Amino acid sequence: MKLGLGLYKHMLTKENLAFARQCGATHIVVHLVDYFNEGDNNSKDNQPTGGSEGWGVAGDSNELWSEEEFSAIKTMIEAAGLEWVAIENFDPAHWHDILLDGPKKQMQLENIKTLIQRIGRAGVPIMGYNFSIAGVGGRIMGPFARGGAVSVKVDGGDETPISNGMVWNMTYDSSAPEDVLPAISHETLWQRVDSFLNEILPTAEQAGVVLAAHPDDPPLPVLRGQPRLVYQPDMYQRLLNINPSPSNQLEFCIGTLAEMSEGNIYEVVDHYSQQNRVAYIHLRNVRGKVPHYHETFIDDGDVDMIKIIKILKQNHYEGVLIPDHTPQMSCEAPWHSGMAHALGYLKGLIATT
Ligand SMILES: [Mn+2]
Repeated sequence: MKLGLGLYKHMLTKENLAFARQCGATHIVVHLVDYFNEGDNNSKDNQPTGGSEGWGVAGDSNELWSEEEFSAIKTMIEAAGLEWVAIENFDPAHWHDILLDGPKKQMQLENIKTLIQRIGRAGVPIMGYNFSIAGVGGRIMGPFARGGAVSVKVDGGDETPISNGMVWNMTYDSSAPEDVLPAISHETLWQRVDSFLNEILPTAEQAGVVLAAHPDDPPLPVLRGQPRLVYQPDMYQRLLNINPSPSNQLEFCIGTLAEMSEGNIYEVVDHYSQQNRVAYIHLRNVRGKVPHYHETFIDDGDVDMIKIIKILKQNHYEGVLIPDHTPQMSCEAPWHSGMAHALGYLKGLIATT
């Protein structure tokens, strides 16, 4: 098992890569979507919480991530003595009509294939994605974790409809006619992910890239009037069963799985890690389940992390695990200290279980 750190686009700096290495990480997951899109202003403290106003503006729909961009990032990561294991999340600008079944769907499917080929040529083995219309919602921030550390809480759902021109918490078309997204059924959403995977997986396989699906966070059946895809543990199996391709895998978020109202988290981790289709793992701890839970320090929630690491070892999981979000610690560097705490704890667990 390998330890990694996820970095947001604006955090891709020499200093943060050195920080990851210093914490004992060997691998980096990169979020290329600029969720914050605020330049140097990081007023959200690297915590995309998801109010109805969204996170920010999506990228340029006509400009795909380039090979030059990939190779510059790779060089930077490797210069710090680390490996680039995954990209996390497509930009809504590049696939909104795949999610929404809109008029640009065919063109965007071709664009995604081009992107995957570029990712393969850059030598990045995993592309994480979240097939979700609403994305994150209903989260509030407050002193909910141990010692009053600021963390994420969900207390009920969020019924605010999504404005036209927005998907997955980001605005992709600010001139869209004023209206809200129509409600669709769960089955319609499954048809959309079916057609997406069946269309893209042959290209991904050829490119040597694994597609890794994140479950819906928070895992409610419906959020902001939109159905959720994977909001119970067995829905992950339905996703895997769509296509047996070795490129059809999971971005296995243990925190989100623990928030789900059904299932036993240890059995769930055992079931999926046996199948060799976990591309990489997000690890964090929580107390409670939807619709009422909050995120905790890694050693302080409902989930016994010692048990989780034992199960992963028994099933010979050899991939990367990264801390997901962590509570922010009371000091000059709230995000960094939270991550350093989680990485140190996990490093100790991996070495001793
Ligand atoms: Mn996650």
